[in-house]
Amino acid sequence: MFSEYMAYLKETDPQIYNAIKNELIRQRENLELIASENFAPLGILEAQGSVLTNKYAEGYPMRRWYGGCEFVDRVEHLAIERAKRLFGAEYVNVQPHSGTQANMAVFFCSLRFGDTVLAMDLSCGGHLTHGHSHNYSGMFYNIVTYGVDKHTERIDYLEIERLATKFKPRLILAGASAYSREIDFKRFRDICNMVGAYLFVDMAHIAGLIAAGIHPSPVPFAEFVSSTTHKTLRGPRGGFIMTKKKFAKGIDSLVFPGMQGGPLMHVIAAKAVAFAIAATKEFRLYQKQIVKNARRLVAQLQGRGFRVVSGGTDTHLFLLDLTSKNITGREAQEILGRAGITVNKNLIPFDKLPPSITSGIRLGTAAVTTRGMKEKQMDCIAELIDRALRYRGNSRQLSLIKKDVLRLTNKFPLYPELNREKWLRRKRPKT
Ligand code: DSN
Repeated sequence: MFSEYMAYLKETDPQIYNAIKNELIRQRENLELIASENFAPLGILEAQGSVLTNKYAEGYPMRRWYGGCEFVDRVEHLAIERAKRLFGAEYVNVQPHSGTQANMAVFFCSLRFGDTVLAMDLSCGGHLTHGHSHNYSGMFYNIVTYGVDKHTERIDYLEIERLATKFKPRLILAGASAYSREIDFKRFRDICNMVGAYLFVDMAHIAGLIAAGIHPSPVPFAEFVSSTTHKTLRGPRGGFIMTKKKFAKGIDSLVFPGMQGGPLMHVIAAKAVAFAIAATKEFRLYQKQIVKNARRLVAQLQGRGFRVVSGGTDTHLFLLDLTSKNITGREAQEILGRAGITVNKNLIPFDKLPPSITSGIRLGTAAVTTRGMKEKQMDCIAELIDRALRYRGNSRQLSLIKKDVLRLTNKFPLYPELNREKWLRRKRPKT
């Protein structure tokens, strides 16, 4: 397919070409354990890098402000129909450029400024757009937060019920970016019904698991469901919203012209491809393997004396509490990075350290599972993490671990179709 990877870019802009080339090498050689990242299939990269980037298409299919939209109409129509079928949704808007913008459209559509929202605290696994004071959600709305139970480290539904009864929110937000347990959306619905609140679920992290039927779906229960397309769903970087027919007009007009101008039609095409792939049997098996791998990695790390928040995982991710290992999340992120293992520092529930330091790291298995890694490789990854953190002061050991990481990643090549022979003969980037 590519006679040489990005041959035109190489000629047009060698600096950007080199940066992209080095990023590809980084992705190939490192162990990617950031829970929100994945590797999109080449068909998705092609759609996203296509001529559709040239097209303006403000409006919606058959209702555009520009001529020449007959083919992008087809693309957006397919994306919408595929998402509706995949998730059983009544109405879908595929235009949000990101999860943050999808969430903003839902807030603006369902609330008046100053309304009360009950959402998960960032420090217990929630997301910035769920009411953080430095984000629009925290600036424009009265945010009340729920967390997790101190002992089980799981969502405490009785506590949510108590807060909902006391504060009478107009909207309750479920969904998280660092919570490893199954979320009971029916229970959230019941609480919303008790107090007359809308239910809004941000399913970004677990969208792939939901598409595959491995995590219960929020779609039957929530008025609004938002998501990104690039995490477990393994599509292009972007967002979308699912809602009921009665909110369709409101959501559509908030996305465009409310918050965005021209939709990114090349990204919408790539989203359509991702929705089609997510409906396949192979994708279901892939999602099952993600969870099997996450559970195996948990068990292996626990066996090496690591404390896993809530004691385990039902999803693609989990949090390691590093307190007993006498190392902060920030230090662990840096040390693992030197060993070729990419993770992010993360607050753990009731963390005593600030968000810039943290007591934990968040690990996810979606990306390594895309490379074809299974339980056996999770055992190996647990051993590498343990070794790197134990020998953290020893540069020689860290470079030996990095070699072991390279041996492992080479056995599970990433994008081998992209001129692999040439890549293998490449010069290493200077770091
Ligand atoms: N930043 C993403 C994450 O890492 O979870 C969420 O948007």
